[in-house]
Amino acid sequence: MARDLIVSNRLPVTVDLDGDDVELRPSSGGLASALAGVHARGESLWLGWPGDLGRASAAARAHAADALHTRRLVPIELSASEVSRYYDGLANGVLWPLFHYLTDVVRRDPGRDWAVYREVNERFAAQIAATWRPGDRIWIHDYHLMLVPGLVRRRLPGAAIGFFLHIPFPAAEVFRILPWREELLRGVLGADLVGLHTADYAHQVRYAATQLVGAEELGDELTYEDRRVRVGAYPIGIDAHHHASQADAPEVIGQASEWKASARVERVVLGVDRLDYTKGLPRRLLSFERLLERWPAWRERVQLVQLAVPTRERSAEYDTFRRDVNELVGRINGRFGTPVWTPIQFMYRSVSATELAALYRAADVMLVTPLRDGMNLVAKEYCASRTDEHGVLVLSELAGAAAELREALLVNPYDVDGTAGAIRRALEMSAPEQQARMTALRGTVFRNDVRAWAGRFLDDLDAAHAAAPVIASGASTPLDAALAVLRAAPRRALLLDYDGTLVSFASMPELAFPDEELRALLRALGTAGHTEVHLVSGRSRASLDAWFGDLPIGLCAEHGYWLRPPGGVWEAVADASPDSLAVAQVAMTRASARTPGSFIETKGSSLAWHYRMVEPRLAARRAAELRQQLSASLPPSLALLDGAKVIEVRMRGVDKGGAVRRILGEGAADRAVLIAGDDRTDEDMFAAAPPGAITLRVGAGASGAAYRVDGPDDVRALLRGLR
Ligand code: ADQ
Repeated sequence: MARDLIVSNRLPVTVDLDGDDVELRPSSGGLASALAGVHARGESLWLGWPGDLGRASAAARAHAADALHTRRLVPIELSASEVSRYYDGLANGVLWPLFHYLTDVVRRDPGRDWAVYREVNERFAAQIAATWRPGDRIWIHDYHLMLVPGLVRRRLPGAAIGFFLHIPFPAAEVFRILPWREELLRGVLGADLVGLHTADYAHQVRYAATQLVGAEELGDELTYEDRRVRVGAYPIGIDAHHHASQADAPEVIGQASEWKASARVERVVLGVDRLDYTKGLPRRLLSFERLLERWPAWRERVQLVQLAVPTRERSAEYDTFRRDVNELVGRINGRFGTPVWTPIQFMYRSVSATELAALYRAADVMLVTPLRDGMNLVAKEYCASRTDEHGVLVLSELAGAAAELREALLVNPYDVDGTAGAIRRALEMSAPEQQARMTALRGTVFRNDVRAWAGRFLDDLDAAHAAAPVIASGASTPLDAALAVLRAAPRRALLLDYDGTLVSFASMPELAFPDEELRALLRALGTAGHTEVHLVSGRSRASLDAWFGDLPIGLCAEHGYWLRPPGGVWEAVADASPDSLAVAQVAMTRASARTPGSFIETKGSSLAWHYRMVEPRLAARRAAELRQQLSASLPPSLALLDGAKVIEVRMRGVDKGGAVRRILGEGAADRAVLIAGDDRTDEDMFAAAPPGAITLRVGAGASGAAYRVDGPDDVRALLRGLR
C-alpha cells in the first residue's frame, strides 16, 4: 500500500529519558499539531529527530525504538554537536532571522555550520530513500531541511516529493544575501510541489529561482532542469472544531470567568507567543504603554496579559532578548502601576491546552503583532475559540495570517502609535461590530481548517507529480558495465555534443573555448585508430573549424547542417537560402536593441538570439515576444528552436538526429557507439541512436538516454578511461 512519508526536523514527540524508562512527550508548535491529523489517518510514517538519545542506556534505547515504532515514527538521530551547528547555528541562527527580514540578527560567521547543515540534510535524504517504496508520497517540512528535496530527487528520480515552508520566504534581494542561496534553491526545487503560506511568499520563491538559478516561470510553475515544479500558496489551518469544542468545555468556561473576575478590569488584552524576537513583543509593549499615555482614561481599566512560551533557550540571542522584554515590562509596570492595578501581567512558561483555551475565552482583545510571521496559528486559534462570536483580533499585516483574516484590525507592528490607536479602537468597539467581524473571521478559519489544508496540498502534489515528465528509471543505473563493453570493442564511434557536455556553459559563447587538456584528449582518441570521434554541435562551422579544425576528428556544425568527416571537407546537407532568414534577422535585431545583455549569433544556416545574461523577468518578457513574432512570420522552410537561454531559427528538418544517421550510415552495426549530450537538441540524437548504442545524458532533466552523469568533468573522466 502506498504511504505518506512525513519528514520534519523534529518528530511529533520527543523522547524523555528516565533511567532505562522512556517517556514520549508531545512536541509543541504549529507544525506538529497540523500534521498530527494526516499521520492519524494511519497510512503514513513520520521521519525526524527524536531528541537527544546520546546518554541513553541500551535498554532505554530499545524501549524508545519500540515506542516510536508503534507510533509509526522513524527516528533520525543527531549528535549534540550536529544539533548545535545544523539546528542552532544554521537553521535558527541564520535562516530563521534572515527569512524574517531581521538581517542584523543573522550570525556573522557561521563557520562549519553550513557544512554540518548539508551533512544532516544528506542523512535525512538517505533515510528517506531507504524507507521509500514505489508509490509512496514524500512530504518534507521547513527551513531545517531545504536541501532534502533535491538530495532525495537524485536518489529517487521518479518519486512524488512535496516541500512546505512554514516561515516566510523573503524578497529575492534579501534571500540573495545568503552565500549558499543557489544550493538552497536547487534543493527546494527538487520537489514536484513547493507550498508556502501566502501567494506573496510563493511569488518570491519563483522570482528568486528565475534570478538565481535560471529557472523559467510560467504562471504558478517553474521549469527547472527540464522538470516542472509547481510553487503555490497553501495557507495552513488549525483543527478549528477541536478548538471550538474545547472552548465550550465547562472547566474552560469556569476558569475563564474566574480569571476575568480576579483581573478586576473592564478589558483583558491578551498576547500569546513563543518568546521569539520575530513576534514583536517589545514594540507591542511600547504600543500598550503609548495607549496608557495618550488615553489615561484607560488606566486601571485594562490589563495586558502576555503569555510567553520559552523557546530556544540555549541561544545567546534569545537570552538577551528575554532580559530586554523583562526590563521593559518592569519599566512600564513601574511607571503606571498602582496599589490596585498591574498594567502588564507577564508569564514566561508553557500552559496546558485548557488554560490556553480559557485565556482565549477571557480575552476581549487579542494582540498578534509579529514583525514577520509565516502564518501565525495563535490568531486562528483565538477566532476558533470565540464561540460567542465576540472579541477583537488586532493582527500584524506582516503575518501570513493577514492575507486571509481581512476582518481583523490590521496594524503595522513597526508603527507604535498606529498600533496603540488600533488597541484603543478594539477596546471601544461596539458589540455588533465585534460580532460582524468575528463571524466572518470564524468562517474563514473553519473553511480552511487543517484537513482542508493537508488535503489540498496532497491532491496538488498528486497532480503536479502526474504532470511531471517521467524520468527514465535506467538513467541512474551505473555506467560501468556499458563502458566495459565500449572499452573492449574492436571499433567504436563517439558522438559528443560540445557545450554543456565537454565544457560548462559560459556567460558568452565565445568564452566557452576548449582548453588544451580537452583538445589533447580528443586528439589522442582520434588518432587511436579504432576510435572515431565526432563533435555534434549547434555551433557555427567557423567556430568548430577555428577550435578543432586541425584535429583528426569529425565535426558537425549548426545542429547537423554542416558535416566534416575526420580528415575530410565540410559539406552542407541542404541548400540554405539566406534570404529567408531576413525576417528573423529584423525581429532579432529589434529584440537585441531593446534588451541589454542579449545578442545575435549569426551562423551560415541559422540565427540565434542569446539571452543568458539578461535580467530574468525582462528576458522572459522579450523571449515570449520574439517567439510570438517569429512563429507568426517565419516562412515554412524555417523552424523555431527554443534552446537553453537561446531562441534559434534554422532550416526545418535539419537536426542532430539526422546528423547521427548520416555519421553512422549503414555501418553502425559493426561499431560500439557512445552518444552524449545535455540538452533538448541532444534528445534528437538519443532518439536516432542505433540499437545497442550507449546514450548518456549529462546533467539533470527528463531524457530518453539510458545513462546519466552529472557534468562535463564526468564525461571527460569517462573519455580518459577509453584512451
Ligand atoms: P510558530 O512560530 O511556533 O510556528 P505559531 O503559528 O503561532 O508560531 O504557533 C504556535 C503554537 O504554539 C500554537 O499552536 C499555540 O497554540 C502554541 N502555544 C503558544 N503558546 C503556548 C503555551 N504557552 N503553551 C502551549 N502551547 C502554546 C511556525 C511559524 C508560523 C506558522 C507555524 C505553522 O513561525 O508562522 O504559523 O509554524 O506553519
